[in-house]
Amino acid sequence: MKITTLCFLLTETNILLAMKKRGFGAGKMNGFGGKVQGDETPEQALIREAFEEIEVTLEEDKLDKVAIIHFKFDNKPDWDQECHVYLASEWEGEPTESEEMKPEWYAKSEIPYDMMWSDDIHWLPKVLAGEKIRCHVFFNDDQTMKENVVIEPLVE
Ligand code: 6OG
Repeated sequence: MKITTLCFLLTETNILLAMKKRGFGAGKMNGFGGKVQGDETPEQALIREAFEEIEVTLEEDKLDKVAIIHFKFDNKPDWDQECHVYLASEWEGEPTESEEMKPEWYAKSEIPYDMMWSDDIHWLPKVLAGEKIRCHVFFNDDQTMKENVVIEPLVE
């Protein structure tokens, strides 16, 4: 099973999303992040991806881990993921477009869920409200979501 990371930068009023320009989820708005490689920890992978994708430098002790989302796809086991989700209110550098992502700030009150993966509306409001959760999301072959989302407290 693939381990992936996902991170949202936050200011008091805004959230940074980015349009994925290629690969899995292309065209959707999302946080930045990606696959954990080799013997990286999820935090090391996220710090690498943050710089590669939007030229932002993160520090491990300034990351707030808020969720683990388990994505499970019918008949596509290689798409299944355990996704570690973080919020960050401190970073260095200006979020900058790369070949992979085009970052954009949104008001936290106007998150464009219709442009995002359909699972996000089930868990992103909760983590933005301060909850720490583990979430299980199930998808059909065509990347549409099944109804039975399971959300429980995150205990690690
Ligand atoms: P790369 O393939 O770019 O890593 N990701 C998802 N995010 C949400 N919100 N919902 C999903 O539903 C997702 N599937 C993948 C995790 C993939 C990136 O895309 C995120 C990673 O940040 C299925 O290396």
